[in-house]
Amino acid sequence: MSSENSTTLSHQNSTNTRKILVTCALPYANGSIHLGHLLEHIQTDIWVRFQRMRGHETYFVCADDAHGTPIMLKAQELGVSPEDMIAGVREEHMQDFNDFLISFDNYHSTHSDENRFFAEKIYQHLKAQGHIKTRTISQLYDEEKGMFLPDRFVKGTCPKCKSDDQNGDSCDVCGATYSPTEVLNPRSVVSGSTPVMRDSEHYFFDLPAFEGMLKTWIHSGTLQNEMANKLNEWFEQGLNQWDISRDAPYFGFEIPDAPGKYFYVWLDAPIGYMGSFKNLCDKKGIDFDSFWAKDSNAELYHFIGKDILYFHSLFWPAMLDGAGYRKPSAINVHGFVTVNGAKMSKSKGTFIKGRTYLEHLNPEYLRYYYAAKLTNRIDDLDLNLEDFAQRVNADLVGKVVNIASRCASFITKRFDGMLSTRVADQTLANEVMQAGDSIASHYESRDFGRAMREIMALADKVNEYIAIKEPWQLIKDESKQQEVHDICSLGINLFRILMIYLKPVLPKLAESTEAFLNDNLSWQDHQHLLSDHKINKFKALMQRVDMDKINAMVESSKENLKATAEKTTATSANASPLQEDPISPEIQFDDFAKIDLRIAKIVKAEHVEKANKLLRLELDLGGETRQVFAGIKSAYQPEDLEGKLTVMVANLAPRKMRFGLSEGMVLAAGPGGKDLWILNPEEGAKPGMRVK
Ligand code: NOT
Ligand code: ZN
Repeated sequence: MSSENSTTLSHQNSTNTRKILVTCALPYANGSIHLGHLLEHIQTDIWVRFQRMRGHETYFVCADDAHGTPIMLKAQELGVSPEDMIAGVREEHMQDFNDFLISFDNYHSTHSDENRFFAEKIYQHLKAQGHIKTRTISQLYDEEKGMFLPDRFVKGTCPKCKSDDQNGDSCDVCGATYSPTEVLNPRSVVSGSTPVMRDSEHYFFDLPAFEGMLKTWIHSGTLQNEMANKLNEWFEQGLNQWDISRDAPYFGFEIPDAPGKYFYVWLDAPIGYMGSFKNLCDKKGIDFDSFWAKDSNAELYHFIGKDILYFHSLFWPAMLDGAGYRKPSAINVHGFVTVNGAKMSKSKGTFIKGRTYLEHLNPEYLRYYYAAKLTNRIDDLDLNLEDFAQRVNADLVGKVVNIASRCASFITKRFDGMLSTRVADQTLANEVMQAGDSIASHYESRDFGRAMREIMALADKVNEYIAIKEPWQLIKDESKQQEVHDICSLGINLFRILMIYLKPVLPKLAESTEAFLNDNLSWQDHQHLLSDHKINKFKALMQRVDMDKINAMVESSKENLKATAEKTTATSANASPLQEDPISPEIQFDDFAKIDLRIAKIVKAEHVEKANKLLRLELDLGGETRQVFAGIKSAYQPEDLEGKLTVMVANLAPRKMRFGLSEGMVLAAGPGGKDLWILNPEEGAKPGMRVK
């Protein structure tokens, strides 16, 4: 077996009951659960269900990550209190996870009493040990809104290539990264005003003090090799002190004895694991300390995506160590989900929300597909929708369930629902029973794809056996009745064992199987066969995946988007249309009246060399010609634009761009990508006309 996780390995064959606490990353409380989140939750849930089935004392906790500036601003935008907003989102998340059969023991919130208690306690402890430093730093400040601006809330001109309307920390056009203070003509995304530099005292966690401890820790079987290597790079660059404070206004916990200063969301997010577990302990009478004390013999695992490794492998163990708690046994990192080979895309309908999926498809299809493709490495996982349908149909319906449906009716109709006392093929039976240890070791090391392949190879053998024996022929011969009974009883028994192996992945199908077989499927039951045992009438256990439903799901993922797009007003085609929820400040009528909107005829349109998003347009304004660079390349071929009328902002000050002078702006609307339309006035409009 190929586990890279020695902590797990050493427990592999232990018969003792292990104590295991498992978490997966806490979803932010301002957005819906999508198929990307679900990879992690399904991966973790399968592992947890496997551990529970093996009889270990296992707890699985999670929570919503409820703090921070984006959540505060989103609530303001919606006109509700952040408390109300996060409560609503938490309900939605819990329902989604429940419907995907994610078996949390507790789903809490980081905005909770328990979390505040531990955040303060850990902070106080670190402070008492001298691990908290203060320093004055200078940051961009929005005077109109009265707040400091996180990087993603600043926009401006790229200091390198001078492209307009770039993010505060990186440029989409030339790929440069920089600090928000280097951006030219910076503007606050929150109010639109020009930010100023302002000083403020910040609190820092002294991460470099933990370097020695961390170096030892990451090489003690806690991380996959590729992740440990990544960390070595970070050590080479040198660790920095970590800024853990944010100034009011902020939605979070105020730092003790530091009025107006709040813990940065990433400080109390991992502590949320403790908070959620404490909440569970109080409800269930579990001993919290036996899991978190420095000398705890319990195991602690965090499942996360590779994007948040830094927090979990550096800050978090250092905080725990500094505050006198135990450290994680391992951090299990997975890659990202792509759909049909590309990043999930809102315009293609492949940015699929969990709820949209559930409206069309059975959650167990996705659980199986993810399991079949998961390894214990960090490669990205592609959800290819055609392969998904084919694989689920071939494996689950065509192989596994097929065994039961081929055998069950004979048992019910001819043998009164009783399984035979004889074993028709002991060699085959032994092979299926004995595979349990190897399959268990693949589950244990999170090599679920290998486990699934091994199970399906067994299913192939069982199907082959039945196909060779042809009980449907034998049944016609009066003298072969006993043989049919034995063959079909073995088929049902082997189906039962395969379902034991699949139970962590397919809990609902396992439940229907238990009802059908009058039996409880626990892991150790793979070691024996049912004999002289009554089963129930067989009912179809699983429907085939219908490609039409997949297509409908993709279509309605586009639909979701149209609904969102309708809410947004026309935006400049130069703005990044995929940026979600830009918050524009309110303007007065006078501001609006200053904008000179004109009908323009696109007389020429062409590609711009080296520009990813831009087309060069020549616009006829009724006598006057203007050149405009418009970010609509994703939606239009130049030749489709020539001759079209559109609406432009005619009195925008000309801007020098890398490619030339842009003398205005054309208006387009839509969610972005391919779905972006320039405004098309009705027939009869003439170039140069004012737009009312
Ligand atoms: N809400 C974060 C995210 O990236 C995950 C927080 C996980 C918890 O979605 N914490 N830590 N460390
Ligand atoms: Zn640039």
